[in-house]
Order: sequence, then structure tokens, then C-alpha cells
Amino acid sequence: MEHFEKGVVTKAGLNGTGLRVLIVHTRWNLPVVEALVKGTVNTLQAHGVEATNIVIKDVPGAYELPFASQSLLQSAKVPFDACISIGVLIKGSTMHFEYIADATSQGLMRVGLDTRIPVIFGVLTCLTEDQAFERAGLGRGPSKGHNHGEDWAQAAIEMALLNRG
Ligand code: RBF
Repeated sequence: MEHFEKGVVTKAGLNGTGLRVLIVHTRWNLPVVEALVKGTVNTLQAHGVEATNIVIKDVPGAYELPFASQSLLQSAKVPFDACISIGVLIKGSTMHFEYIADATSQGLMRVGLDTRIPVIFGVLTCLTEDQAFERAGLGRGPSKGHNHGEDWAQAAIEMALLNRG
């Protein structure tokens, strides 16, 4: 069951009150990344996560996301309940895309399993810039597309609550 609240789709019964969420995002492809972070934050707040419980840090690129996410989760004075690692990879003419996408997804999965804190894979792996814009709700067509940050926020709350038991 879903309904609209403050302009974002919220899942009924998903209550993030009291949860602490870490967002780590890249500076590569920043206009798209910023829209994704905004969509994520708005949805977290629509589900009750307090602004003071959302910590946002940035890193150069997607390849740095696993290390930074793990480091920040492990050094936190007050523990986080979930981490959302956000970036945008756009395929170029070399093999970089494949290597970075593979390392980042494997690395982020490992961070979640090793820290036992759910890590949400907020990395778009796009073949074109247009695909990235559309998946951040910035599409140039009549429909602006869907901001995937909304889904990542809901996944983070759902997994944090599951992990609390
Ligand atoms: N980082 C991203 O977050 N998105 C990209 O699309 C991206 N493309 C890259 C393409 C090349 C050719 C290189 C060398 C790096 C790219 N990076 C990208 C940066 C990468 O994730 C990382 O920050 C750097 O390789 C430093 O470890």
C-alpha cells in the first residue's frame, strides 16, 4: 500500500522515526547526484527520519564509496542504522565503467555484510547521460522520470527496521 505525502510516494506503515541514516555521495556527475540525494532526504523525512539524524558526506567518485562508507560507519560515535551510498556511473569509451561498477557494487555489498549495517546500493550505472537524468527525475521528456533516491530511502528504512528485529 502506497500513498503520496509531501510530493513523494511513501509506503504505508514504514516509520523511520529515531533511525540514524548515513548518506555518502560522489562529486562526479554532481547535478544528477544532487537530485538523487534530495529525493533520498525528502523521502527519509516523509517517513519520519529527523533531519538531525541524517548525516551527509561526499567523496570524489564511485570507486571511493565502499571505503568511505565503511570508514564512516565504523568510526561513528553514535551508530548509524543504515547507509545509502549514492553515485552515478556513465559509460565512456574505455573499460573504466565496467571495472568501477563491478568494484563498487561488490565493495558496497561487502561493507553491509562486514559491518552488519544495511548498505543501500544507490549507484546508477547508465549507458547515456539521458538515462541518468531520467532516473533522477530530471528527464528532458514530457515525463521527468522517477527519482530513484525515493526507493533507496524506503529500502534503507525497511532494512534498518529489519536489522533492529
Ligand atoms: N566516478 C564516478 O562516480 N562516475 C563516473 O562516471 C566516473 N567515471 C570515471 C571515468 C574515468 C576514465 C576515470 C579515470 C574515473 C572515473 N570516475 C568516475 C572516478 C572514479 O570513481 C574514482 O574516483 C577515481 O578513479 C579515483 O579512484
